[in-house]
Amino acid sequence: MSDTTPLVGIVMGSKSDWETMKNAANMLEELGIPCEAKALSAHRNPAHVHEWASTAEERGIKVIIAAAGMAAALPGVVAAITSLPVLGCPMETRVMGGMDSMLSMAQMPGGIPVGTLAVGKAGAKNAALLAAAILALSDDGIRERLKAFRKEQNETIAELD
Ligand code: RP5
Repeated sequence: MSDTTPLVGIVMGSKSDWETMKNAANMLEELGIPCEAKALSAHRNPAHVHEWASTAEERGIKVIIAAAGMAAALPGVVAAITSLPVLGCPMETRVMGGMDSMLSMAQMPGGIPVGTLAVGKAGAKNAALLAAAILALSDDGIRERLKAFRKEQNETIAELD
């Protein structure tokens, strides 16, 4: 596998989720972590979801970030297909504000976990940081870059005091 082989796979239920999920992709890019991003829907393209998730590990993906809104089945479906860690990003929704998306991921029945983040942009950014922390367990370069990011962030907050 080359240095540019994606380590994180971002999958989202719709192109309309990209506005939020680009925050995850940008954070990964800032940390020098190659990722791939796809819009695939559990209810519109279930066969494609199966193909993507079942081949993720052999393509070199180590962590999956799965985003969806409303009755957000996608992260749970992906987690059912692969044993890679799946981080769920609930999308903000018009009727229930994203509570619907969040509960669809967080309330997975025992046996198939989806590590669910906050609704919206904060969750997308944190999914990238959590993916980085998982990868950092076995990658010194990512560990150093993540630590540098955290240090700079801490110093920025200190300057406001
Ligand atoms: C979900 O339905 C998607 O993840 C998206 O958040 C929501 C709305 O999708 P679109 O109708 O905008 O394609 O499947």
